[in-house]
Amino acid sequence: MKTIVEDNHLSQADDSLKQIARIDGRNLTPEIFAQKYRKDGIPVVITGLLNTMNSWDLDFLREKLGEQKFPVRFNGWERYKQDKNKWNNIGSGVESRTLSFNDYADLLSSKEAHKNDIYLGRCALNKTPLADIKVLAEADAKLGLKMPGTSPNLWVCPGSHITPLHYDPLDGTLIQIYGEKRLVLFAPSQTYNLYPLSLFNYLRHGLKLRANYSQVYPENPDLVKFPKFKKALAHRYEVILKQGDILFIPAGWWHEVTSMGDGVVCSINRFWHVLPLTRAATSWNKWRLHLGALMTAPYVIKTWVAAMFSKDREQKLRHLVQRL
Ligand SMILES: O=C(O)CCC(=O)C(=O)O
Repeated sequence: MKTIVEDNHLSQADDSLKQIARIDGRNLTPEIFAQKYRKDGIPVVITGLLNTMNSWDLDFLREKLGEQKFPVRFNGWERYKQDKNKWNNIGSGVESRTLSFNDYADLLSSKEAHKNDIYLGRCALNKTPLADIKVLAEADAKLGLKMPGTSPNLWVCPGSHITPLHYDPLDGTLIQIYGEKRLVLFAPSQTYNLYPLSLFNYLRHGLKLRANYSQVYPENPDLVKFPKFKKALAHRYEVILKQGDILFIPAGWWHEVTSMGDGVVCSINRFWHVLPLTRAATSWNKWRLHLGALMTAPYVIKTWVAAMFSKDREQKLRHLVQRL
């Protein structure tokens, strides 16, 4: 069930369409943002803070990142025809290959990335020339975001890529830099109407198949198998993120992200520690993942020992660390 707090703030937008409110960031102060959105964990789109930012098209990214190496996920489209319970990896658990940015950009230009759903997803920007962008730091300051849980991450993909329905244990800001994304969101209260993957997957697949992902395809749900999803549909929010928009996604909020168009789409995100601590401490979605992390111990130890004795030890250890 939605809480009253969620309802009040979200209804700033047209509630019949269940859209997330859009607010002009130039009128915000850290205090207003904390009071209206962060304290209770209410998603919101903040506009107007990135007007002076360069357009991060493929040429710009090639110029800045060129030969820098990144892990690139080779998803393929076949998996989307299957029951998600049959997948043996998801999100950052998908097998990645290390490519230079230029090589990945070639896959995008030739449409190979579109054909095989190849994603440069959640790649840390620290140690790159794009690590410290003044206008992004100013936007963070305007929102009073001071305790990062990660460095800024780059997400570059072919239009039509879908990041499946999931939630994160930290607050996030998703910043749309080039092209557009459509997000479908559900409040944390809907978790059991969204059929999260079982925690027991951690024992078998470790961090490759995390329990913060839903078994349901929200755009094409199997209502016979997942009947409670009908209830979640009454609580479905949708937002289109345009270039220059910042979406605040509070910890525990479910979201599926679709990149729009048939070109290239680029975003940055960053995760933030959840404040106030009372919200963190009372988030069951967060605790579920901590429990899951404990359950990965046997898999992580087994994989670590195998990596230590393997010929490509460095690569295997790097993959393991990337998933943590
Ligand atoms: O943009 C994407 O593909 C995923 C982003 C995301 O899940 C997030 O920012 O939390």
